[in-house]
Amino acid sequence: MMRILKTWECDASLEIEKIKQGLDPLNSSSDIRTTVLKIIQDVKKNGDKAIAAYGKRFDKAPLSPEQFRVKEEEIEDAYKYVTGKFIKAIRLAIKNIQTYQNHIRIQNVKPLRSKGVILDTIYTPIDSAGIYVPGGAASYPSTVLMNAIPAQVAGVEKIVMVSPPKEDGNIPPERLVAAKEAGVSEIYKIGGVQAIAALAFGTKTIPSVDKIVGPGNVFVTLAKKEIFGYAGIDMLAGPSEVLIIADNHANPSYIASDLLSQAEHTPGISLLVTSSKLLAKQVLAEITLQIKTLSRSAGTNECLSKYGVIFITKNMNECIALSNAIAPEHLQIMTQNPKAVLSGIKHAGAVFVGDYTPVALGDYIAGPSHVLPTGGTARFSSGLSVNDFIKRTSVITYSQSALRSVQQDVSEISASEGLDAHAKSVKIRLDSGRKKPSVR
Ligand code: HSO
Ligand code: ZN
Repeated sequence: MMRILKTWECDASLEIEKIKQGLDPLNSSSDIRTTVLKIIQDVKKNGDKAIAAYGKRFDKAPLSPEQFRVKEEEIEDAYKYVTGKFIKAIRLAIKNIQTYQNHIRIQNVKPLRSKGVILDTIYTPIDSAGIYVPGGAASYPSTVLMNAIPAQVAGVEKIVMVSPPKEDGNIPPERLVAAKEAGVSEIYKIGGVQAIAALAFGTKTIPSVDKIVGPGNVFVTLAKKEIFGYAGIDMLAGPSEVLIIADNHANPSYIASDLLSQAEHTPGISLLVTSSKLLAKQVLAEITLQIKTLSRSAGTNECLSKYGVIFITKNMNECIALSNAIAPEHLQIMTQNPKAVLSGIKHAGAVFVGDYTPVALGDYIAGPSHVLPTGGTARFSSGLSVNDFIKRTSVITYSQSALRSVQQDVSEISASEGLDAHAKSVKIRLDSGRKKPSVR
């Protein structure tokens, strides 16, 4: 069960650090790092052969390279195994994600003009994106949508999905249907470090991509960090987390259900921050009642006792300060005046306001991507969006007189750097009497 800690009796940031320690992918042992590097080098050198060998070893799925790519028939077949209601829900989610991502898509700006100078900006999508979708217990169709749709809205032409198969060599039908509906162009049944390396360097059967996105286990996350530079990456995602700020106004059963839904990710970090001791007690009682009804109750319970804490603070300001210090992936505000609390919030991946906005809405249907910064990285980064698949190119045009007006300044700076060819490239354009040589 969750611990209750009073902030005046403990060091809250130390407690949070202790919780995060074991879950931080960047804190992994050097053994794990060595293994990751070894697999990447092997795939870089031996391509498909290495991938097939690791697939057999780790996924227990003995696929030959010709079997990596999912065939059209397999996707068509997958539709027979999912319900109409599932497809309807997926389509609603897709529509909402598209609408939101279109809404926040970066807009072209007018060129900035001054005398003889035009500074223009063009925004273009990347050509190809790779999406990693984990297998096993964390195999979520929603993750396919939350990664693929932002890329699709950006205008990425080639969206390649990789995902580890089950032992029978197949990817679950829900994952395939979600990928098809989300406009994924190619799907490969490969996973782990070897899949990340394949997307970064390409092999005979698997294309390399410009950017790799999507969550994974510690191995996958470290592999992404390692190949960064050969391809772009979205972020280094850790386990899911929620922090709830609540006061006496809040309904303890709602709070309990949200803490449980995060812990259900096993691992997931569930934190409640409140100045009400009464609320804390009521929430614990509710958790005890609700946890019995969950299918993953044992794991969820273990997760709550390891990574769940209720912090009792002196007042609401302290709740806000603690939340900002933690910079949680998900922040829920269930107070009498949530807008007042929100105005003090500086760092969070996504904020869920009021009694009727559980995190599950953001996980599945609301529209913003559920791929969000974890582990305090919301201090300096944002959730995945359409704009992560778009890059900016600056376009600069000067007239001769505009060039003349800055000649002296360019020369000063280039002289200070000892780079006289730089200054001369300006001068040669301004010297009178210099004619273009005629073609001989
Ligand atoms: N809460 C997870 C996303 C997820 N939840 C997927 C359910 N399925 C990380 O934001
Ligand atoms: Zn979730």
